[in-house]
Amino acid sequence: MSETAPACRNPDCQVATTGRCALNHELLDSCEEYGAAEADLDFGEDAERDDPVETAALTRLRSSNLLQPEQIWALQKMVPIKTVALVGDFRAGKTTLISALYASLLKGPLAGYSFRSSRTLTAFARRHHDALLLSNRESPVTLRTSRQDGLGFFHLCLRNEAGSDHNLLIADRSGETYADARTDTSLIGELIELRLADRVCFLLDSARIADAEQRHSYKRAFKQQIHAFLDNGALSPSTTLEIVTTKLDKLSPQIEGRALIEELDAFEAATLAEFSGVSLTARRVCALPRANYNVGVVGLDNMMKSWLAPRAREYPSLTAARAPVRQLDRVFEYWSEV
Ligand SMILES: Nc1nc2c(ncn2[C@@H]2O[C@H](COP(=O)(O)OP(=O)(O)O)[C@@H](O)[C@H]2O)c(=O)[nH]1
Ligand SMILES: [Mg+2]
Repeated sequence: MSETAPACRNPDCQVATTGRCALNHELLDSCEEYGAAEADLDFGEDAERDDPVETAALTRLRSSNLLQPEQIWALQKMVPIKTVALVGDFRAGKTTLISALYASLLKGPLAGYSFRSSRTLTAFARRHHDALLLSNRESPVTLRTSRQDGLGFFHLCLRNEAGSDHNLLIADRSGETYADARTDTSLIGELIELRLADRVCFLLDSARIADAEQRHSYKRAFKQQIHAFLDNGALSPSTTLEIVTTKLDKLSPQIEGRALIEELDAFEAATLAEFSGVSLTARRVCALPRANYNVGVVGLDNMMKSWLAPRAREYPSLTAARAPVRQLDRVFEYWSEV
């Protein structure tokens, strides 16, 4: 880059000196003005560019940022892929859960699956960095997924012990959009990850279950979210639904002489009963036990196992037409005789 190239195209923005974006973007990359204008960039002399042999030997590097919905189709055509959508309010723990899966795979296999590759390594590394203790913050945090960041998919290719590869996409989107879609159902059509997903996980935030002031309204809003999606046809009948309770460490203290975990037991049971007509299950995880390190990281291995488990094949049951007039409608009868 030339020495005079500004850090931002907005002449009023002082990001180069203060580090603060004039449009208040926490993630500078998501600011459209950030980065010098292309004309100001000096790419240097590229003498080999015209040499076809040299060019062929060059390796193309991907940006490895989050995948956008339009990039998903191409990937789905190439390899079988499981898609999981994480649905939850802002700060429910979606991004931290994704970072924790990545962090665990950095250390070794998770539930018998080893890391093989990822199309979104940079995106993982950024989230992971922000969750690390050493990121110059007093405690680990993950960057807020803002509404402008919209929807993005993380990709993992994992190899099981038998040596076969499994591809996984995890959708992460700003929590505000899900909260807004509860009251304005016209927004539900925009949530295309719900249609793409084999599994939709509704994240239940233990921190809000533990908070006596918010508990009741939160529990009502949580169930309302599932109702809103089901009643508006946002979920296909073949989609697996799951309640994933996050931040289990927040439920370890006793409050009013009663274990908070009992509050969760009762709410989970009531919700499963209320949605008994659909296939809905519940699991509990702790991705970053900062409220009580004794709890440790919980449930990631079982969650990964069930996310990647092969789906039981469903065969449609054929019923013969009664006293059919057309020969064509008797085909099933003939087949059963063979
Ligand atoms: N105590 C505790 N805090 C957590 C846990 N998971 C996430 N958090 C915190 O909850 C906040 C919101 O998490 P984040 O993943 O950004 O939520 P998102 O908005 O749903 O993506 C952050 O400050 C996290 O550090 C957990 O397992 N335990
Ligand atoms: Mg987030």
